[in-house]
Amino acid sequence: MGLEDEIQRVEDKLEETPVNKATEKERGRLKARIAELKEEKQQKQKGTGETSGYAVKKQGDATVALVGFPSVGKSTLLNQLTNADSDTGAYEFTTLDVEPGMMKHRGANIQILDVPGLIGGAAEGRGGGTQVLSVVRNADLVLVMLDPEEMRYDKITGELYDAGIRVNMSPPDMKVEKKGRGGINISTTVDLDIEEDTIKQLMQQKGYTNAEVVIREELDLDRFIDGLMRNRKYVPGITAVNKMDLLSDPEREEYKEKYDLLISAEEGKNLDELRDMIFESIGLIRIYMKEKGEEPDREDPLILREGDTVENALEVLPGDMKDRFKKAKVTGESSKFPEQKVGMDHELMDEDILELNLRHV
Ligand SMILES: Nc1nc2c(ncn2[C@@H]2O[C@H](COP(=O)(O)OP(=O)(O)O)[C@@H](O)[C@H]2O)c(=O)[nH]1
Ligand SMILES: [Mg+2]
Repeated sequence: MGLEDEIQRVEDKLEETPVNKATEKERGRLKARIAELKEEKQQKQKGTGETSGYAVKKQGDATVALVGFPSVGKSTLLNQLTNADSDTGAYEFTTLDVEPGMMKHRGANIQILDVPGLIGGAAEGRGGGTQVLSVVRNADLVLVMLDPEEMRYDKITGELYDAGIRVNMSPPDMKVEKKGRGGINISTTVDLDIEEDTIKQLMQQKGYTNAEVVIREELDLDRFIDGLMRNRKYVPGITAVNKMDLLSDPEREEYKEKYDLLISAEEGKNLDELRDMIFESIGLIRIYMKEKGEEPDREDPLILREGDTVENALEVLPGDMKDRFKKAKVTGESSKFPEQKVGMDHELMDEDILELNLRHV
């Protein structure tokens, strides 16, 4: 029996199994089996010719995967936001069915990859389109695009979910640690709805004999299995509804509530808002470098991520600055007062001005 058939068979079985306490263990077993088989399928596809050809090269400070059904306006948006139709880029990606563009915003270079075949396109016919999915897996952000004719957000995230990609979900708050002996021990800080027996069985199914499990959220079976799988990817997402020019007033109100942003790619409406939202959702920050006695460089900021420290700045700057570091002066959101003297572990914030005091070599 092929893998596809086996997955189908187990899925059918799960479908037939009623949902109640008595069947929980069995459903857990089936769900974990499905997860395993799907992982196996992914591995297999990786091993065949399917991923040969051009790997998607990440460029710039961050990468955004643009996904949506055909004709919602992805190409139009890409052309508005980026320099897309650069020849070299197009060539590199031709075998992949991925259209790249580079967006410059707030001094950052953000790569946007239009993945046209992923949803409702050719990819389905090619058995999941592993290559194309890997573009999304490796993105820093998924930009989901809808339009008034095509509002099936769940269908899009559902397809990604099936491929192990979790959009706008945090990893389950749990920890599994292998032990030398003692069987499987479970401790929880919350009221769990899953039976201990089910958890133990799932752990054993995943190959654990002795382990310590700590669970800190009220997760369900699916999330618990997610926590046991290694190939899950958690990616932040933005949902934009395009063609807002075609919406009635009540529709506008409704969609504004439900989704992140309404735009018109064609008319260029709300695109600055979208650019800002992309920058912020990825967690990018701008650091203006300053030389002693000079003005900060606001034109060409150093692009870092939220949570990054002076040390991270030193690591990305050219030259062996870490070895030469004496201290830094910071002015901005992260400083208590202008020109605060800080060490390498100081956490920087967006639009901080950073002056480095380095040893001469
Ligand atoms: N009314 C309206 N039409 C748009 C807008 N953006 C794109 N379109 C149209 O939608 C159609 C599909 O756009 P395209 O970018 O090719 O979609 P893709 O298949 O997702 O790449 C084209 O005819 C566009 O002119 C918009 O903001 N408003
Ligand atoms: Mg297109």
